Amino acid sequence: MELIIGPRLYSTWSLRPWLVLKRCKAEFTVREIDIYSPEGQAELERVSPSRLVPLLRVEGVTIWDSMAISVWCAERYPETRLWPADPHARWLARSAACEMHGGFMGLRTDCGMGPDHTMVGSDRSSSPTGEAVERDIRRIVSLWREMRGRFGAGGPYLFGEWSVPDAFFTPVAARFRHYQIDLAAHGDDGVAAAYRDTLLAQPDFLEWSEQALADR
Ligand SMILES: N[C@@H](CCC(=O)N[C@@H](CS)C(=O)NCC(=O)O)C(=O)O
Repeated sequence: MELIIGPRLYSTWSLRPWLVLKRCKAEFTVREIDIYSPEGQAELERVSPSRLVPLLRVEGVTIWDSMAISVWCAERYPETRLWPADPHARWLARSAACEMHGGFMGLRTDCGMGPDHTMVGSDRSSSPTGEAVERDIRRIVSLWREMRGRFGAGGPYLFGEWSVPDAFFTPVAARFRHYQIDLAAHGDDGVAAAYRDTLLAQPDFLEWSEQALADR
């Protein structure tokens, strides 16, 4: 099984299924494509039906899209319990992961990741401002506070124990750190900042970060 990813330093989409596969203790190899080089673009054209990463190659099939790979993992590794056991928590965990997967364009645009803005190893000195990004940050803080308050009693993650939304929000935590976003100025009472720090301290994310810095 092979996971095809973009550069570890800034491919936020690639980090998500990698974290999910690690949680499942899946055996897989990783191929990193430098999507910013002409050779990488040519390789992307050859291997990716959507011309995007991440991709999971398994049993001769190429699964594209980070959410599709996460759903496949939940099917293949049911013992890992990638979604919360409580039905209400599970419905909202899917809502939260899907909201991240399909939204927050203001944050993605104004707090972009790329060669100059990496998930680890660099910090910008000032935070971006603008209506769309401000709204997204407020929404994320509110979502994190609500889910932690309602479902977080069993552990430090969004729904207590680790689940797929934690993988989807880890790159958000890295953006918040890189762009030095003051969560208290966006409605946080400390709960969202503590959750951000939990995501950034996950052993699997630290492993990803170490590899990203070593590749640099
Ligand atoms: N919805 C897709 C989005 C994937 C995506 O946008 N990938 C970006 C990189 S992180 C990409 O492959 N870009 C190719 C390029 O910029 O040429 C997913 O969740 O996997």
